[in-house]
Formats: sequence, structure tokens, C-alpha cells
Amino acid sequence: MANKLLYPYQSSRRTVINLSGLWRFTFDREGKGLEKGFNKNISDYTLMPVPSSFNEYFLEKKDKEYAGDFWYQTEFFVDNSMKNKDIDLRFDAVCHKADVYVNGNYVGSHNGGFTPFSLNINDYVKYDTINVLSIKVNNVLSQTTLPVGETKTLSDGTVINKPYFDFFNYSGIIRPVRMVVTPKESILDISLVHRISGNDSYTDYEVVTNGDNEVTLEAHLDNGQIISSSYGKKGSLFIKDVKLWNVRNAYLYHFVVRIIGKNKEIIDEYQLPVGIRTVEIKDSRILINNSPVYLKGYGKHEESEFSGRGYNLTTAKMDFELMKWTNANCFRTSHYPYSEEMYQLADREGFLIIDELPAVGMMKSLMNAVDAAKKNAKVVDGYFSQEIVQTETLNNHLNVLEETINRDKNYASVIAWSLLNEPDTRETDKALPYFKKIFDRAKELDLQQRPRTFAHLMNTSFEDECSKLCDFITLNRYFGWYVMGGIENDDAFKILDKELDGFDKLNKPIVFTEYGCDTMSGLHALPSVMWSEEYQVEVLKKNHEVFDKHPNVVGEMPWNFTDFQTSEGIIRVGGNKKGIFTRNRKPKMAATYLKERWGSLELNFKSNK
Ligand code: GCB
Repeated sequence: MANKLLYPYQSSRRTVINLSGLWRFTFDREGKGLEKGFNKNISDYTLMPVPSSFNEYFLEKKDKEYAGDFWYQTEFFVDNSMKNKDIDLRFDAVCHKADVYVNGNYVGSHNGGFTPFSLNINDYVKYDTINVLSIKVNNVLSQTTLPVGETKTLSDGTVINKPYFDFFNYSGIIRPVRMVVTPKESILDISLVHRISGNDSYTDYEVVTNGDNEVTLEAHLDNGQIISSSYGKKGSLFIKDVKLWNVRNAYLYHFVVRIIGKNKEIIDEYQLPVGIRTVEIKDSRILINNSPVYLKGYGKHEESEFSGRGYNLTTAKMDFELMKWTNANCFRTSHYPYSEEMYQLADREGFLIIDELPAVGMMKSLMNAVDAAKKNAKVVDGYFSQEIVQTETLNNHLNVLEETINRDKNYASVIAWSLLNEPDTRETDKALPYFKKIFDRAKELDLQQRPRTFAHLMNTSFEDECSKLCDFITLNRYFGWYVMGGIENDDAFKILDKELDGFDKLNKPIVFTEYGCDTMSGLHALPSVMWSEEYQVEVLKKNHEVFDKHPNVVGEMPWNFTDFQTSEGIIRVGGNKKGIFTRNRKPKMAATYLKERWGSLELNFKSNK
């Protein structure tokens, strides 16, 4: 049965029931949950908010950092009126692996913690009564999971995760679960590609349904006025005097898709907010609606206190208000696809998104940025030379690529794909063929042909063969922090300047996707010292002086928007402190500095150089 993955908006023909709430939760330390019948009934449990990351609510370290299987269970009611409908469960994200059971019966599985999946449960539900939904989740990291890591067994037998990435491995049912009830014949997918012609636009569309009835598409204004319509599953929708979606100046039409029956009755209906814009790269410029744009924004994480990586709309809203306050216009969904609501907010607010896959940690190291910054760092044990990476990991990577593009393809805010973060490119013969498969597939899948990139680790050179696959270059660079911090930093920025001379030769847009330094909020010093708020402003300023000398640098996204939680370690003080804001969203000095700088930079900054 076809997957019903469209974002679960309600409509005259669709019912969406949110199953969020307090669910039963238990660890399955011996992996014997099935034998114990957890798929049917869990009698010894703690109550767990869904969505959330379970880790936040355990005060014993070995529970908080538990690695293995764990179970969730809830109940839901299926009404008799749903009998002739399709009933699907839509999971926005279960981190990282899920096996789903309804009334004790296995329904299906999903691998990958940041993309939605949907399972049809027609054959498993009981009508007019309570049904039991049980989910076995697993959060173990390995060479084939995205993100990547490994496990270690302690002397007492406890298995722990060792992430190859710098954020806490929050897991669980991190985003909403909904029951979606649709007509048997329904709309399964919609793809849109926009073209601008003078004052008008054409949207080439394709609608996928699971039936043969006629499809109609209409564009509505906010007030419901229909301004254009088209018939057929494939076609082009013309909009005269189109109001384009633009950076921090968004306009959204409502596209209404319907399946119409033989007697003109509406069989299914789905509404989608749509921003009409184009995105393209020309030489070293990123063009939105044919005009060059300069990206000002952040590398983010989707996380906050108490929710962990759990869906949190109030934090999402706050983040947009703070980003707007600093005059930002973009962010990267480092290091995984975020909740769909973040993209909906970005669409509404006119933010640009570099949408990143959870392909992070593709380097055998526990501290990538630090290790790579070491001069003459050697390939000890190349990540991509492992056979399993070239088969199983690649397969998982291609899957999450497809799921992400499919999920996010119609958001106007999404202007680019970041296909990997800081992969190990040093063994080119192993990395290049892998990358090529990912890059080619992205091009095949994205009808809008958005630019593709991967975030480059320190020490990657412009001559790197893998970089040539990128439509634009994204650089993560920690000059003045991991490289020659403090009093040495003038020399560090000379190196950056020279490095950019090299990247300039590629004649491609360059966007800094990470730069900055750890900063303890409230630590002040004159002269500045590393970790002080003064030092953070100094490092940002010195970076900007170099960026401003290079016309091909068309974007700056300091790391990170806020402080965030990581695994514990000697270079992390209660987490990563590179935030421009603290973890509870209070500004450091750098926030005011960025507000002023970005307020003074026009959207088309550097466009005529
Ligand atoms: C990086 C990583 C990011 C880390 C950051 C850091 O290069 O992409 O995940 O958090 O460095 O602060 O070290």
C-alpha cells in the first residue's frame, strides 16, 4: 500500500488525530521485550511525554545515556465512521530506529531518526474500541547509522554510544505521531517547479494519486479568491502578475488539490501553502528570483533544555524571533532535517534554509573539527574505506536523501541541500565514488534542481576532488579557536585569507557554514581572552574582515545560534558554548554585534563585484 507521507494537514476529506501525550515507556535492557509481550502490554513503566527525547528525564547517567532498545506504548480509538477509509499512522520522527506494533501485530519498521514515515494500519485496527500502539525504538550508533558513531561496553556490561559528532545523541519519539484518515482514493504526492516569465509565473506540477479519477489544482489567495486553476495530474499553473516569495518578504499562495469523481463530487482534498520563487547559481552568486542574495544567519541545532531534541513549537517560534532580531535571513539545519514546522515557519517568514542530511560523523574521530585542525593530520583508519560503508551506509544515506527531498521539495525556504557534514575526504579514491552517487541522486530527485554541497572540514583544500561535485562551497572554519587562538589569531586569519584565494579560483559561491569560538556567557575580559564575550566578538569581526575582502564569499553563518548539549568531554563545559545566544536563548554580546553588522548589509551585498 502506498505511503501517505504528505504533511498531515486537515481538510474537508481528511481527519488528523494527534496522538501526542503521556505514553508508557520502558527500557529493554536484555532485548527481550518481544518475549515479554511489550508489543501487547507494558505493565511496568514510567510515563513519558511524546514527543520528546527520553534522555532529559532520567537522572541516573546510565539511564540518560542508555543505548539499546526501549519501548513506548499508548492507546487510540478508531471510530466506526472510519471503516471505509484508509487509516495510517504518521510518525514525524522516531530517533533512530522504530518497529511498530498495533494490537500486538507487527506493522512495519523505519530506520533513520529525522525523517517521517507512515504505516497503513487498516488490517490491524479494531473499530469502535481502543487500540494499542507499541513501538520498539533503538538508538545504537554504528558505522552504518546516520549520524555515525560506535559503541563501547563498560566493565559492568553497560553499552554506551560513542558518537562521532558533537551533539548529544538525544533519542526517542522526538516528533508528533498522528493518525491520518484519508479516503481510499487519495492524493499521495505533489511536486512543484516554478518558472518566472516577466511579471507572471508558471508552476509545473505533478500530483500522484492511487486512483484514476480527475485531479484539479487551484491557486487561492488568502481571502479564498481563486486566481488560477488547472486540470490533470500533470500540468502547468499560470499565475498572472505573480506575487513572488522573497527573502524576508514572503508571500504564500494556497494550492488546493482535489480528486474529483464522475459526478463532480470531491473525493479527496489537500491544501498546501506555496511560495513561488526560483533558485539558481550563476558563477559565484546565489540567485533567488534572478537576483543575487547574501546569506546572513546561523548553523543551528534543533534542541533546548527539558525537551532535548523533542519537538518544541515555542522554542521554534522564539528562535525565529531572535534570528529576525539579529537581522538574519537564513539557517542551516545542521546536522539533520528539522521538524517540518520549522520549514513552515521559514516559508512564512521568508527565511532561506540549507537543508542538511544527518550524514555527520563520517570520519573516524570523536572530535572531528579538533582532529582535523591538527596540522598534518593523518588518515589512521579511513571511514570510507570500510566495505560496509560503501554498501549499507551508502544505502541508508540514499534512503534518507530520498526521504528528505521528498519531504521538503515544495518549501520555498529550502534553497540548497547539504548532503554531508565534514566527511573524511582524504582517501579520495574511496570517498569520491560514494559522494558522486549521493550528489547524482540528489540531482535526479529534486525537480527544482537546488544547489548541492557538503560542509567542508578544516584542512580541506580547494583542489579536493570531492569539492568539485559541489554547486557551491560551504566551509566550516575555526581560525582563532581550534587553530591559533588568542594572541596568535592575526596569523590565523592570514591563513584563512590565503585559503580563500584558493577557493576563489573555483568561481563558485562560498558560504561559511561554521566559524566562531566557545564563549562563556557572562565572562568578560579586557584585553579579551579566549572564552570571553569580548573574544567571541573579536573572532567574528576578524572573520568578517576576511570575508569582506573576497567577493565570492556570499554567506556567513556563525556556529552556533545557541549553546547546545553535547557528550561530556574535556573540551565541552556543560555542552558546546559557541552560541551567539545561550541555551535558554539569552543574548551574548555577539548578538548585538551581528544585529548591527547584518542590519547594515544589503540583501544584494557584493552583487556588483
Ligand atoms: C564542527 C562540527 C560541529 C561542531 C563544531 C565545534 O566542525 O560540524 O558539529 O559542533 O565543529 O564546535 O567543534
